[in-house]
Amino acid sequence: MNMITNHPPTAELQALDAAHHMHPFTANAELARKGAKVITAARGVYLTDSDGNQILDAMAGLWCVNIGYGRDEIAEVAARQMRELPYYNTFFQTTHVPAIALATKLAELVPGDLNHVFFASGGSDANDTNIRMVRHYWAAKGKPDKKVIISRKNAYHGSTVAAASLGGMSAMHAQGGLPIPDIHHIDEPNWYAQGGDQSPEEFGLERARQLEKAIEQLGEDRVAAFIAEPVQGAGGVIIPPETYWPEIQRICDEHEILLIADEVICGFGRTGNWFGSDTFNIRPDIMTIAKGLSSGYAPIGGSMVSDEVAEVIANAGDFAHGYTYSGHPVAAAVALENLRILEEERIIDTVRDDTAPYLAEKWRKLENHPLIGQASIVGMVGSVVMTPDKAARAPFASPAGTVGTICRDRCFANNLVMRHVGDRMIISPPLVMTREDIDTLIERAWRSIEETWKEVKRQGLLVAG
Ligand code: PXG
Repeated sequence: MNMITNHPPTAELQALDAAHHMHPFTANAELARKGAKVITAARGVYLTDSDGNQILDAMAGLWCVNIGYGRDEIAEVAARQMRELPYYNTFFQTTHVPAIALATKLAELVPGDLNHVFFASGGSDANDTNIRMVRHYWAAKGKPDKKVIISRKNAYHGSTVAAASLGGMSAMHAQGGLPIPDIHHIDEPNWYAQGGDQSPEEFGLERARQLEKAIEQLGEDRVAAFIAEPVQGAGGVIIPPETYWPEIQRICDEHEILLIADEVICGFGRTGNWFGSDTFNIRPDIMTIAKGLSSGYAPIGGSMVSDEVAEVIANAGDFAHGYTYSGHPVAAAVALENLRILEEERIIDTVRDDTAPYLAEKWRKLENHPLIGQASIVGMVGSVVMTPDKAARAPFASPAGTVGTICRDRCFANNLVMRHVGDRMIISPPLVMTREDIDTLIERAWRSIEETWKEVKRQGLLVAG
């Protein structure tokens, strides 16, 4: 469908953007020279840019538009809620219907006894809540020294000072004096890049057991919690070996620490079940949610909290924490409508039983390309690793991301949004992709990889480092 929008010419928009808009995670001077791509509209799984191109969005925005773009029901619910009650807070002995209804629905959908929610506006601030909550929890139980949170290198938990400290991105830690104290990072379960001669199963166990070693080294009386994404998303879609999560769960069960599953990406159908915790059989005490909770139609996130943790917090007096927009009525109403659509249209069932297996079969065939060392996928989140030497699983000699950037640009040129993380290409498309959309995605991805391969050879970059 072609949409006609009234807007100034692309160059004019780009110039204004460059003059006044600071983009996240962007070298802004460089972008200003190039000009940002201006997205003007979207429907289903396609974006429209200011030049009228129709671009297949294999990233669902930023891993969030699970139900696809352009659902009028959501717009109507938001408009109705804005007319009825655009805002009220939940701080001082008040509540409102959208927050109550969403909290109740979430308690029903989330596995285990995570029956309580503390609302935030996104994933970063929800993880800030988690840090404060787990430390407050242990203090309330008479163990104020249990403060250390164990996380993983190359994890992404958000961009606030606390969430970026929890995360394990060295480039983020290098800016602004991070991490904050009492965060400890262990290695990630990235078999392809770091597994050496070990089998994925052996490697998964070894990486999980780093958690046990860290608890022993730091002292169990100092460790509050372990946090991890079921599948590392922004780190490059690292799907852990099968042995990893069962061993992590065993360690958390046997030690007195809380387990926080950061489901900001994995939640709400992404891995083919409602939550990554369902797919990987994880039993967290706290779960971070955002993104797919509203399919990105409104900013909302939160922390799902177990009965036991919530009870301790409830009985410990004031929890001196909260955001103006915690449980925002419009965002909550939008999230509820999104959950209704996901549920009533059986979108996650279709992913699990039909489209994800169909996509997986085609995605894995990308490994037939000489440039692709590994293609992995679970549900609707996957990655391919580009390599100059498949047998050795070798990285390129060029700085990480050189080849990834070439491929990302080829994808753009072929009207496909596929992200790169270093020299991995990743997808996280809307869950409503049809088989036909998947065929288009694979066809464009193959073409972009083929063009990348030619360009890499032309530039003499097909060299192992
Ligand atoms: N946890 C996880 C697992 C995430 O992926 C956050 C927390 C933070 O959520 P907010 O809503 O505060 O952004 C995220 C967000 C990328 C990219 O480049 C990924 C995210 C955000 C921005 C960029 O892949 N994930």
